[in-house]
Amino acid sequence: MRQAGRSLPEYRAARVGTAMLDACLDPALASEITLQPVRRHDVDAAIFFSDIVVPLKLAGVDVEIKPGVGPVMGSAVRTADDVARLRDLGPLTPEALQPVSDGVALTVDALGATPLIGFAGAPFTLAAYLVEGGPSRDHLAARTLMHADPATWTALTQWAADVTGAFLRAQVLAGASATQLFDSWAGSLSLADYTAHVAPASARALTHVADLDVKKVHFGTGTSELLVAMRDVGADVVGVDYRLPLDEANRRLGGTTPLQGNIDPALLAAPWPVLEAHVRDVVARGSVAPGHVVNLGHGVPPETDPTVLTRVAQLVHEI
Ligand code: 1CP
Repeated sequence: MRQAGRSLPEYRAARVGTAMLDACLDPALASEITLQPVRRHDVDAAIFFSDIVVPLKLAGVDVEIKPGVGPVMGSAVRTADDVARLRDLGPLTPEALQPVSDGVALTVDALGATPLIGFAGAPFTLAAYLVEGGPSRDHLAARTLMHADPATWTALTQWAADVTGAFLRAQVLAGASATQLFDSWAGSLSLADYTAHVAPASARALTHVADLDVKKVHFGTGTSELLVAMRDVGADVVGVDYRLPLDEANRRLGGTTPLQGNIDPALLAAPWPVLEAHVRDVVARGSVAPGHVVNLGHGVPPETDPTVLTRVAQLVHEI
């Protein structure tokens, strides 16, 4: 889950002197960083080291990842003309995606029997960065645009769907055996707005891998009211953050959908008995669903003691 590797000293050492997006586009380095948490924690799968804005960069968008901040755009995308300029960049081609394909192929080779999860950002979360120009709290500008100028919003999210879909497809074709679509900021939307203005673009992103034999996880935060709608865009597994217990998530989804989650990252810093009781409760509640991919409900805080993560993985394997 989210930027998990940041808590590792070996990650920080590997990154010295290399900007985040340059690290993502260096196949050998991206592969090495992907393997680090697998070696250390003995988890059952790896998630490819990259970022949701990598396909934007490869498509020609002026974007960088500022340390301690996150993705920042050279200029915000707010008007019909801004969106037209994005569309003029043309489709994201397999040639442009070659560094990603190479990084995935190297990683899959090194992982052997351990599966690799490929991922991409959902169109709304990408649009939230593009329209705001960087990280924001309530994604106000993006939510305004979808109502103020629905045609421009649709053009923007369709473009984002195709770019992010191409990124996802490249990872699967290079050997990733599952995919995850991150709509991290969808929790700022009402169900009505999600359904009308966001779901069609997320469904479009997933059509890029529809012909490939790969399971699709769909994850957001603050999305307790959106779980059914998020499944219905074409997901096989629904990620649940830490706000809703998994037995209740399973009830809302009608008992038919495997779940992922939902250990609260805040408890990683709590005394071990508190964390252990929480992990056991999450696993017990998750056992009522047709399947449960045990994971955090959101990101590993960068200051997390890595030995705690190893211990959580051990505990889950014991259970
Ligand atoms: O654990 C891993 O390293 C896996 C690779 C990974 C993934 C799956 C990274 C590397 N980023 C992501 C996804 C991602 N990126 C999401 C979706 C998941 C989530 O909700 O966190 C989002 C929203 C981003 C955008 C992003 N990139 C942020 C969040 C900013 C905000 O708005 O709050 C940040 C801080 C980044 C930078 C980033 N991406 C990845 C890493 C390791 C880092 C930190 C860079 C560093 O080491 O300084």
